[in-house]
Amino acid sequence: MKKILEKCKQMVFGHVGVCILLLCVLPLLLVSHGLFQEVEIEQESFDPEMEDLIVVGFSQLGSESGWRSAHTLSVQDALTKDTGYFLIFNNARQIQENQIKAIRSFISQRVDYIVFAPVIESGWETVLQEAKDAGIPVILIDRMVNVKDESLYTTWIGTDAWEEGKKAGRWLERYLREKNRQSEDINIVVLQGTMGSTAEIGRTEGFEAIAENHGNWHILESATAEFTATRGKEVMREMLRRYPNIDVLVSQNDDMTMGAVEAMQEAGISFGENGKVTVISFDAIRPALEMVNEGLINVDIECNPVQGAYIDEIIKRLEAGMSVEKSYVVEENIFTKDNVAKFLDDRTY
Ligand code: GZL
Repeated sequence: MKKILEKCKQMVFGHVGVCILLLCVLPLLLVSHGLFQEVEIEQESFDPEMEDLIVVGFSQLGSESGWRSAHTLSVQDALTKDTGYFLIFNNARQIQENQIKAIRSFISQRVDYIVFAPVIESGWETVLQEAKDAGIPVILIDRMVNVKDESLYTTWIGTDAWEEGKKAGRWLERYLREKNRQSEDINIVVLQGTMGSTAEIGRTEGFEAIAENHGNWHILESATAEFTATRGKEVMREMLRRYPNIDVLVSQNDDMTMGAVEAMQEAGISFGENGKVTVISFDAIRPALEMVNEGLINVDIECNPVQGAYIDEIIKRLEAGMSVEKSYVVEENIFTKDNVAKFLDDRTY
């Protein structure tokens, strides 16, 4: 975009009306042609002082969960005009085709950087090659892409989903020992997130890597509820109908957990600290941590959505011609009733 602005500056002195009109109309044309189903940040019309801003196209996968909203906010708070950015935002509503459209639109607008949270890991080679051919660096955030050519992205910022899954398994091992139930048959159901997303793959494989060491742990069923509360309730209702003897629920994000809790309440099934069903959740957003504090969720494995500041630092290093790491893994915690209270006050999301 800075290159476009340079050209416009020359044009501006020659054809002021045409250039300013073009720059004010261009975003509207993109919106009217459906390239931007929704620009959730008002794109300010061009004004000369913006020409030094770094233009970033941000393709966010959706707004499916409380965690996602916090993640989006973290990026918007970090990439502002005051910090030197002109941010173009697109919400893909968990549809891969929308993300591909948004990335192509960013390329045609010749943004300086593309920031991208891929809804699933596969299917990105073509559009990432187009960005590479256009000379636009791609910064992956939150989830990974599965590509042979790692030069298709500059760096990745995210969390270790496999470690999150293993933390859940190791917590269950400790919990069952403490309850003297380590030799009991334990019936487990799993609510999975979006199938083929890094979070779902990692949390599923991580937990199963621990579960396979325990012949008395029986995973009765694993099913996706798309990381949403609505689907979490519907899928859990079905599981409760199918399996009258569930001992443990592993729910791969807090929104699905909230839905599953509603389904258990409806069915008159007790859960949590003193209940029949032990509840293991992921994300650790505030509403769920409050339920940990009330003993309704036994443990919440944190997945830290505050990743925007990393993008700002990485872009500033790239702008200064400095090198960056190929990946940045964000630190995370695990919350139970024993430690959650001291974190609640500071948890803003
Ligand atoms: C995790 C992230 C997941 C969260 C969900 O890295 O991709 O997506 O766990 C969100 O809440 O929908």
